[in-house]
Formats: sequence, C-alpha cells, structure tokens
Amino acid sequence: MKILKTQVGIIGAGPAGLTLALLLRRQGIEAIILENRSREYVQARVRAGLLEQNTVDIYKSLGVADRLLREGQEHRGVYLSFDGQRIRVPFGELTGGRNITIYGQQEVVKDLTDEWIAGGGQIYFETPASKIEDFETDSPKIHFEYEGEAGILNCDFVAACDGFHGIGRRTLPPDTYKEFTVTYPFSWLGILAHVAPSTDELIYAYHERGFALHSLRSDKISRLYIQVDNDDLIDNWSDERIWEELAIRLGTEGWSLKTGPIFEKSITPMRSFFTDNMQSGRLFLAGDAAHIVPPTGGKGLNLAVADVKHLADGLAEYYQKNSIKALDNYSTIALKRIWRAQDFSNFMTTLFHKQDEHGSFTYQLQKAKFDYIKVSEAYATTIAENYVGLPFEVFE
Ligand code: RFL
Ligand code: PHB
Repeated sequence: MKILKTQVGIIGAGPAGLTLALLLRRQGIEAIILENRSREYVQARVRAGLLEQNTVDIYKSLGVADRLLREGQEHRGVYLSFDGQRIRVPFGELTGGRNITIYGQQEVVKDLTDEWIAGGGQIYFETPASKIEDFETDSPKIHFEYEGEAGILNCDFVAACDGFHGIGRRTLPPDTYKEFTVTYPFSWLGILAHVAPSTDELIYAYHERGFALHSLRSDKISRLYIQVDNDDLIDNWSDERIWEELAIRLGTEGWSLKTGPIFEKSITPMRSFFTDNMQSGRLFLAGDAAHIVPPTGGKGLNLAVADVKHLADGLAEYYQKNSIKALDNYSTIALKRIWRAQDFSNFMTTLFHKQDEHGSFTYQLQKAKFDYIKVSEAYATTIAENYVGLPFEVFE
C-alpha cells in the first residue's frame, strides 16, 4: 500500500487543479495532485480558448504567462453577426480597457504542469482517485490506485477539481445540495484546421441554418464551430460540407472564408449544470466538478480559475490566521459569479442559436436583441463587461 501525506489533496490536473496547486505553493501551502489520465492525454485534450482578463492576470501574477503573452492573441473586441449583418462590440471603451486573450486550454495546461513540476511539485498521472473518506473530520483520506497498487493520500483538505464526471460531486452528502440541469436541444461540431483565420477577432453568428463561431488559435490555425442536432453524427459531416456550411452561416458582404485541412473534429452537447453548494466539511469542489456552462460565453475555464482563486484565499487564511471563515464562505462567494456566468452563457446561447422557425416569435426576440445592441451603448456594455469577465471585487 502506497501512503502519501500533504496539506491539500487535489484530484484532477485540469485548469482548476493545476492553478490551485500553484496558487497554494505561492502561499507556502503543500499540495499533491492525483490525475486519472496520462500527461500526454491531458495535454492533448482540445477544449477552450478564451481567457478572461482575470485569468490572464492570475497567470501573470503566478509567473506562468510568458508563453501565453508571447503566443496568445489579445482581442479588443468581438464581432456579432445576425442574418448576415455583422457588427463589432469594442471592449476597450466599454469596459475601461479590459480584454480577452485567445490561447488554447491545452497550452495553459502544459504551461501549468511544467511550472508545477519544475518547482518540485508532486503530481501522479494515471492515478485514479476512487474514494474520498473522513472529510467531515480533520484528517480526510483520498483512496487511489497507482501502478496497480492501492494507495491513500492523507491530507487536511480535499479539493475535488475532477471535472464533470469526477468522484467529488458524487461524494457530497445528497442532502447538502441541489442540482440543476438544462439540456439544450442542439450541440456544437468543433473543428481545428490548418488555415490562417479569416478574421482578426471572434465572430458569433446567428443564421437561419443555425449558429456558427469563428475562433482562432494562431496565425496558421483556426478553430470553428457550428450548431448541429443532438443526434447528429460526425460521420455525416465531410470536411467539404463543414466548410460550405461555415461559409454560409458566417457570410457577410465583401468577406470570404479561407478553408484548409481539418485535423480535429468533434461534437459536444450543450448543457448548463450546477450544484447550489460546493463544499461539505473539508471537501471542496471547483471547476467543472461543480458546474458546466454552454461554451457560447467562453466561461468554463475562467470559472474554474475563479473558483480556485477563492479556494486558495480561504486555505491561505486558514493556514496563516487559523480562521475557517473564508473557507466557510467559499460556495457563497463562488456561486455569485457562477450564477452570473450561467445567465450570460444562457443569454449568448439563446441569442445566437436557431431555436425555432426562422421568423417565429423566438426569432423576433433574438433579432430585437441584436438590433438593440447596434443602437444602445448600455446594452453593448452589458455584453462587453460580462464577456471580458467582471472583476473579482464585484462579487466579494
Ligand atoms: P477538467 O479540465 O475536466 O479537468 C478535470 C481533470 O480531472 C481528472 N479526473 C480525475 N483524476 C483523478 N481521479 C479521478 N477520479 C478523476 N476524475 C476526473 C480528469 O482526467 C481531468 O484531467 O476540469 P476543470 O479543471 O474544472 O476545467 C474546466 C474546463 O476544462 C472547461 O470548463 C472548459 O474547457 C470549458 N470550455 C470553455 N471554457 C472557457 O473558459 N472558454 C472557452 O472558450 C471554452 N470553450 C469549453 C469550450 C469546453 C468545450 N468542451 C469540449 C466541453 C469549448 C468546448 C468545445
Ligand atoms: C474557442 O476558441 O475554442 C472558443 C472561443 C469562444 C467560445 C467558445 C470556444 O465562446
């Protein structure tokens, strides 16, 4: 039996777990990370790309933003398109200079893992945590399996940063929380392609054939998405059909879409999910373990980072001042931002996806919103400030 001991036992080496580990190290608090998958697998997982200002600021303060600042692209606005008419919402003027940065999640994960290991941090890959015990006492235990051997990680606190399918949420006593789930009647087909982006900033588009998003990764790689039915299959979508559909949905006068070889293709269902409590005793949930938002607002990774910022603050107060107050408040503080993000993600999703017949009542409401953004700085500001992410002080 392998026995380990640390102050904070972290389950999961996604953005939440890795960011938490580095925030704790800065406070002189020890942590060990257990990760189910291999290092190669975690670093190849293609997901998010949009980092809020808060997230970039945290990575700068942790000294892990060199590559992000070099290779990531700062965007000062976003294009919104409706029935072929495209407008731009500038962030600078509307948010007092806050921006977003486009940088792939797997690059973030690589940078964080390298930094954690370079500083002597312990991380066990291919080590699934199977059970969390005694979290209502001062000495919780995480059971795991490593190289075919059973093990126990003894710790003061457990941070379940183990994603939507992890064991953390299932371990919370059922009478301590309520779950909320909304399944949207559409999915996203996402691609990565070897082609220069056809835009300098993201384009979110409503079209009568469905939503489309043009995002990017670098000068040579584009990331694009289209709305498909929930029961659609990737095999129905040849590369040619995907490019044709994207060109139609994103199209606007005087603009054309560049195409190139597609090297990644996958379908993701859209859902909102969350729990109204993220802790019990010495067990804390963070990131996708506690909530999922549809990706239309670009909020998932950023919420994960915001959660662990609050968790790290609470743990620092415990170890430095022997006070449990901030930790007790963790869910309450984190949930304020999570509710805001749920609302904004739902707003962006329902504004840009085809939900009902083109020309229906729902469609007219969508169009009315789009037309209002064009004429009202107040409305555009609401979108801009949510999109770049509200500062931490707003929720504290
Ligand atoms: P993760 O990244 O899922 O990491 C959890 C880790 O826990 C491990 N694990 C376990 N380890 C040990 N023992 C167990 N029993 C374990 N069970 C699980 C897993 O292997 C994994 O490594 O969760 P985390 O850290 O909370 O991070 C959340 C983000 O990954 C997620 O919210 C975003 O990717 C969502 N998202 C986006 N977020 C943004 O902020 N901006 C975006 O532009 C954006 N676009 C997206 C997205 C998600 C997408 N998909 C595929 C769902 C676009 C897409 C298409
Ligand atoms: C991405 O670049 O993958 C991305 C960007 C913005 C979103 C969702 C995904 O809203």
